[in-house]
Amino acid sequence: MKLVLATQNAHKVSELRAVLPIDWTVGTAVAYGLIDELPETGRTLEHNAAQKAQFVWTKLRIPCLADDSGLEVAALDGAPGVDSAYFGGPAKSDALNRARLLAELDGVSDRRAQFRTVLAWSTPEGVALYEGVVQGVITTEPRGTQGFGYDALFVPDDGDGRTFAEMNPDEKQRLSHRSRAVAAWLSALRKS
Ligand code: ITT
Repeated sequence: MKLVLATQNAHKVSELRAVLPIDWTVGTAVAYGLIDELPETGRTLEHNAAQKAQFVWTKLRIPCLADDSGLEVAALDGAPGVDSAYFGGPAKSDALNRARLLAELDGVSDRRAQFRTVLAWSTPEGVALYEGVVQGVITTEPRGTQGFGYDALFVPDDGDGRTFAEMNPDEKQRLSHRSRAVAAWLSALRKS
């Protein structure tokens, strides 16, 4: 299997590579010279994942996997959701995103949230979508130094009370939205 990961986020690349079969040839959009921001103009994770996968497929004609992910917070009616990357402003800064989330939830007792990943798999047959979700709660301060994005603020319900950023990469993978979406995709691939 040869495929391209349609993401410019190095953290996503390493998390996706870690759960793919080691004998697959897995390139990245950046390695193929697609260094401009991938198009993401939709208002849903599904739209944006499909848009990124189709963009790279059209350019390279190699099967392509795109990941659009977001943090959906119950008390914020699902925000930041599709806007997760820019929640703290146009700088697309993880630190500013986390700061805004903590500010929005200051004094809020309902801390429930979910991470959701939508994978889009683009091939000559078209685009197929796969989803992975993990439920959890938002902390009142950052904890941990591993991972990226909102990991230091998210405690998965199925874990042991640590945030994703307090877990090593294997521990996060066992619970994560992204690895669940990959499992759904790989299972569909095996059946096809
Ligand atoms: P690409 O579009 O190039 O794939 P991106 O960083 O712009 O990369 P998204 O549009 O999917 O990715 O933005 C999702 C944001 O949500 C991302 O910037 C992170 O801040 C956050 N995020 C996504 N997955 C996460 C994870 O596993 N842990 C923590 N935060 C995550």
